[in-house]
Amino acid sequence: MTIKKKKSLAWVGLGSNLNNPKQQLLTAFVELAQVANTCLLKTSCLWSTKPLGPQDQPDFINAVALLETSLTPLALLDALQAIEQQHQRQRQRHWGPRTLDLDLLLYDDLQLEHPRLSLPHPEMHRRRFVLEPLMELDSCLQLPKYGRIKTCLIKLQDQDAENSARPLC
Ligand code: ROI
Repeated sequence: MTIKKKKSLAWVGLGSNLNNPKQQLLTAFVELAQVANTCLLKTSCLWSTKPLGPQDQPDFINAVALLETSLTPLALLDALQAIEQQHQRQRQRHWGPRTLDLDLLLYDDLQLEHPRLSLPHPEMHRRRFVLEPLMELDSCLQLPKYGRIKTCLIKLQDQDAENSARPLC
């Protein structure tokens, strides 16, 4: 596993709409807290969100977590993918239902294009189910490339209510 001396802050998005999604996310929080060389600093509420994409699937539960880590971005990605596998990650079709998705959204201010990982996450600024929980934890967050989180959310206000997000706590 690749570690470095300096610690970084990493935001992770969580999503599930299969096999007891709330429990999937609560278990994933515990597993994130156990990742080596990493500290779980904050978790958002669980949010109930309408599916983006095909509507013939259950609503999602989404959340975000803030980690402090001395893992490199790719080592952290490996750890996230190992957790997904522990949840018998099922993805039945493209943009269809899934047991657990863990997306590395931000890693400090890093901008990265790598075959396995793009940072910041290339869709995050367009996804209400990511922005609302992020905003809950840090309303002043500045996204590299995409600017202030508040501005990204305002740009989404025009979207129809289908993409609404509702906190469950
Ligand atoms: N829609 C919502 N609401 N939440 C998600 O986590 C999510 N994840 C996905 C797609 C299928 C794009 N839609 C989603 O991967």
